[in-house]
Amino acid sequence: MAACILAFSCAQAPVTRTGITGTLHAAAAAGTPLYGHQDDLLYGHSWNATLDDDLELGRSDVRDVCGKYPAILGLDLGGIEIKATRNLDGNYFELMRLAAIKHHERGGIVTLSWHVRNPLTGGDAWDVSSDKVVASILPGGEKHDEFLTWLDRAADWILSLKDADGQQIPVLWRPWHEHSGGWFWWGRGHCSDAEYNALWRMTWDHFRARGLENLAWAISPNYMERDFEKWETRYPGDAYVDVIGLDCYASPDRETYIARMRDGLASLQKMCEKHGKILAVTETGLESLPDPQWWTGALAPAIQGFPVSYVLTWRNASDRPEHYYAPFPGEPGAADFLAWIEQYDIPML
Ligand code: BMA
Repeated sequence: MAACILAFSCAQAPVTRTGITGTLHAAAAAGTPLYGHQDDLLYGHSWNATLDDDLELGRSDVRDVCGKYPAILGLDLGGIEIKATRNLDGNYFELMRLAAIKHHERGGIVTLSWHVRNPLTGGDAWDVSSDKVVASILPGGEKHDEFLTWLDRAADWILSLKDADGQQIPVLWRPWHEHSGGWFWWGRGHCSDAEYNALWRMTWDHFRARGLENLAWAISPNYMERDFEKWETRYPGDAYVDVIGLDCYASPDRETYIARMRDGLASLQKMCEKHGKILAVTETGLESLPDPQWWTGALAPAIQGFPVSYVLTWRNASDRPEHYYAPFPGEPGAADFLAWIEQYDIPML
């Protein structure tokens, strides 16, 4: 832990735009990362919250296991751009809005990703059939004006997150993620580094112009085959970023996962120190948790010693029984999750 504190004291202080950065910085410095779970309040392995009777949003697979909510709630805006009523995973945007507010009231941090559809082809975020998409939405591009309306729809939704006093809720905004991979239309190979950086800055400028000033901005490259130098060029600049996180999923083979995560975090830690940013594991998990000691046996050694501010595992899909990353009652790894949060003092709500 001493090494973590030293690492931060040597680094330039992170930009503090919202209380979120202060909270994350403190968690990283203390060596007690926060835990996050995607869609935690909206559904779980075998249940769904509904707009009819679940407005309290009290249920959570994680809470059912350990009695507490994750400190971080991940939500995704995919679909807001086409004015859909539900996001790409079937969540009503209205219920997401209530969940975000409820989570904030409970003292948690809300983080938003955006699997935005392809504005040039009409396909989804994974449609990489054209390498001209980012160019088409930048200023001067044929889809620029239309794309600004997409940004407006995302901005409007975020602006609708207000507390009981009418104050804007701070959000950890994580757009254009996994840009070092090639599976999204904004990913490597489908736009140049300069175009990617311009897309990020355009998003920033537009959101600022819309009055979204209390966002912390997280950039999250995915693990790559040791080609870490490239993370520096696909990076919009220090004024536009608060958190640098790694998206790195696990395979059942612990050693491979631990080695990859440690490689990636070592590289991103250097980047955070150089740029004065906060380190995180913005997405991880082992689908179906076939390793019942994954939390203490794989995740803990993978992040041990790094100043990681939070770790977010992906969703427990209610409609795909094998697609889960967090524990739920009866899940064989639930006891190990409890052991992990107790052993490492993971702050929960
Ligand atoms: C993926 C899967 C998909 C989902 C997407 C966006 O990892 O969970 O089912 O649509 O994330 O949430």
